[in-house]
Amino acid sequence: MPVSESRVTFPPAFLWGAATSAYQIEGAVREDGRTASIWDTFSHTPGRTAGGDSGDIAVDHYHRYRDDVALMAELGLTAYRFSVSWPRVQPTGRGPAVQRGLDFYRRLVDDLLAHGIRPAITLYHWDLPQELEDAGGWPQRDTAFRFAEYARIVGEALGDRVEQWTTLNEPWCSAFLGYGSGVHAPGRTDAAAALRAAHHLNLAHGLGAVALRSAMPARNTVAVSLNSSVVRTVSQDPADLAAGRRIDDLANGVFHGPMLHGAYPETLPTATSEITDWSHVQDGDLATIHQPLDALGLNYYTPALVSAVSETGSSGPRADGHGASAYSPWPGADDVLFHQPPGQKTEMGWSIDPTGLHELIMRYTREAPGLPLYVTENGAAYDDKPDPDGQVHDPERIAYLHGHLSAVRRAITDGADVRGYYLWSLMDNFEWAYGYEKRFGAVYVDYTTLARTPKSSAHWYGRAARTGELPPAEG
Ligand code: PNW
Repeated sequence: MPVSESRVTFPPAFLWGAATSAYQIEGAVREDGRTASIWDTFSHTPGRTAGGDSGDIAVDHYHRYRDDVALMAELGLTAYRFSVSWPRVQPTGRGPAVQRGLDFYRRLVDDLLAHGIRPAITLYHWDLPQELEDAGGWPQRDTAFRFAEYARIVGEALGDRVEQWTTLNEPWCSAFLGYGSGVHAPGRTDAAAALRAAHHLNLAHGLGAVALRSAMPARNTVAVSLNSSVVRTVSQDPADLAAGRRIDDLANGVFHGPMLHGAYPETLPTATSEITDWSHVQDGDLATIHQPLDALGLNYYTPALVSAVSETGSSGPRADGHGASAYSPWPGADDVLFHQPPGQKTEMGWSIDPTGLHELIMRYTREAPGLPLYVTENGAAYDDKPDPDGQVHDPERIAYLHGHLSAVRRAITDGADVRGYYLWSLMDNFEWAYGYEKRFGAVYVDYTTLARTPKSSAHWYGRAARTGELPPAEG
């Protein structure tokens, strides 16, 4: 029976959310004591972002948050995931907090609560204070301790009103796109530094979780959001399977190993072949990283398809969808080939495959038995344009959301404990190295007037949120 003919209903307590991050939406980069983060520096470096775009204004959420919250409430969303800008709260990454920075988030949270929307805070969505990068950034061990201090400050300030907390968003991107391929801030291309960054992000997560727990009421929950990859291989050939396992270690195990199991994958040193120096992993670190968690956030967009380099084949162009760079975000795995999976693609060139989300959720149901899961990001970029009457129709995005939410529902039927879904993104915003070219929003933003217009997908999703059942994909 085609999916559109069967009813897809969700448990009553299921959270219907949308997600954003501070640098992508706030703007107001020099207001109320905020200083530069690595993304301010990076986006103002010629050649780093499409069109030289930056988050200087972004969608001006810092000044328009009341309207944005009212819009979410009007649509019927029940949860909102956002991130706190570290340099707004602690401009140099050290020392006392800036009260005006914290006040912005307190006003935002109070407004959400007044509208019956559950706030979920992410502490780190990639905007490291530039001063900490100047002191060495994530490859430097001290950065993890600075993060714990920042986590304590925000936990103390907002722990009385926000229950859902996430330490890091997608540490893979911070480590391997930021320090490996260099397509994200700070734009460094040093494989060994990327692996050190990964470890110190893990350590930051563990120290941050401890700091949050000591600063907040015990009822609050602490989680992490991983962009865990679904890694597929072109064949069942042992060489291809081995290539797939290496990428799985570098994409997933390098983070969930320490965080969920207290150990790096035994095969990781093989995955990273020429990188042999692990002296940055100190005694006791793995126990620190291995903190009890209350939930796990999974961000999913598209699966990866890999093979071993065949003895005859040449490597050809990279097709791993991580942006153009001569440097790999997979340290030590240059002999693994990435292929473009078949089928339809979004505007990012990412193939559309809802079965990957089901697979991912089932994998973490096995990897972390009993741990509640949230899909903390899922969505698609399309080339949306308003019709002459000003309406924005995005049937492809509705189809994408229908497919992926149906996959979540199947996973729940198969025994997974998925408590909620956060659509990426609430509204069009600064898509990192792609600037404003890629629109992920359910709400359209006119970048001249900054006016917000809900796309048809926003109305579709709002209906799902209000009824607990997916409307047909046809809208
Ligand atoms: C995530 N990759 O970024 C982020 O959490 C969001 O801020 C972002 O806007 C969204 O997904 C869409 O890109 C990613 O190369 C960036 O694999 C790059 C990759 C994955 C996620």
